[in-house]
Amino acid sequence: MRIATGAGAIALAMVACATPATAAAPASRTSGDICLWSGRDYSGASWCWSPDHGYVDVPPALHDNVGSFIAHADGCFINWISVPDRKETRVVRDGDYRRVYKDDFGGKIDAVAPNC
Ligand SMILES: [Ca+2]
Repeated sequence: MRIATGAGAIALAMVACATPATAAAPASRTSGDICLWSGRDYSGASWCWSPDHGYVDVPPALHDNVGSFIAHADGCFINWISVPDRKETRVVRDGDYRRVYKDDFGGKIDAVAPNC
């Protein structure tokens, strides 16, 4: 009985965590993409990247200007400090999301790539 109760609590906690991303992401088009928005809460200009695109510089509207994102694929956010050998990176995993990212690495992003 204690085990069953514990498992129920864990399942409820997982649903509670997952709900904001799925409920607030109508523009996330397909699984397998990482989608970026210029505004917080998945608003403003948007663009989606897929790992089979390889390395891609983000569009001008999102350059150093990512307000939120949802990842349905693994990838890497890149901020170039000095091309081609100095960069900052952030590993992104399938399932990651941030509703507010501009005051963090979102304010620096230059490109997305399959690997860091
Ligand atoms: Ca940058």
